[in-house]
Amino acid sequence: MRIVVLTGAGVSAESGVPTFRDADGLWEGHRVEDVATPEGYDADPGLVHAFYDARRAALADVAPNPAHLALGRLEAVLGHDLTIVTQNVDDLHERGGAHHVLHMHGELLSAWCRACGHRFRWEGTLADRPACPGCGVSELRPDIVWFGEMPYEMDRISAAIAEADLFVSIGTSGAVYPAAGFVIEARARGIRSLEINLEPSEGTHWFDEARHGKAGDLVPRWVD
Ligand code: BV8
Repeated sequence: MRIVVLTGAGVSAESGVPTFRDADGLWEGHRVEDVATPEGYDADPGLVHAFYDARRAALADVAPNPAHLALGRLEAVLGHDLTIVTQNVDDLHERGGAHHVLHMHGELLSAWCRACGHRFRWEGTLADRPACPGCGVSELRPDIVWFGEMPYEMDRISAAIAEADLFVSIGTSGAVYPAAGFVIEARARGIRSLEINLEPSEGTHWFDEARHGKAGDLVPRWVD
């Protein structure tokens, strides 16, 4: 049984990581255009660094929840027959026991050098414009896919969906593309699809089945 699981901010919500579009979403106090676009970064790199430096530092205060742990157990059973694709930039899937996770929107714990193009594991801040460990130039930016930028791993994601027997979406509003379109790709291939989300997502009508409730409750029940 080959499964593709897509996760969004809702899978980390019970770990205390704010989601984007709930009342207390991350974007409050910041317009998306100001903190999650290349133009916003070029206009005010200090603001964007402060936004991502704070989120990177906050990782130390959160822990994987039962949904992350259940997906880690599922990967231990299915191995490479399970592909976890996440829109999230936290490391909670990895800390929950999953080892091969496709971070299509990048990762907080990675920095990307605009001078030499290399990417590095990064746990500190970027606001103080540190030198790139590769080329020595101080041109490191958050290794995050912003709006208008091409998500990572798209070929591997499409290949995994093409071979899947089941597509499961967990904790995403279905508001952002191309992730929101994956269920349509699965459906076009006749692949069964399941949505697990607190409430119906924007794309809920595309799914064969929907289970609404908390990921921390529903994902372990689905996995185990
Ligand atoms: C691109 C950065 C092209 C990291 C993010 C029409 C068609 C196709 C594209 C577009 C289009 N119109 C506009 C676009 C472009 C745009 C887009 O989709 N815009 C939207 C707003 C319409 N997309 C892009 O720009 C993408 N790139 O298209 O490139 C291209 C082609 C060639 C060459 C170059 C470029 C790039 C998109 C990535 C943007 N970066 N984040 C960061 O700062 O974190 S997006 C951001 O939204 C996060 O990554 C987040 O993961 C993602 C999606 O949000 P969700 O994860 O779903 O979170 P949300 O809060 O919305 O929902 C949470 C859900 O969980 C809710 O439903 C809630 O009910 C539920 N929930 C809450 N608690 C729980 C729960 N569920 C279960 N249990 C709980 N306890």
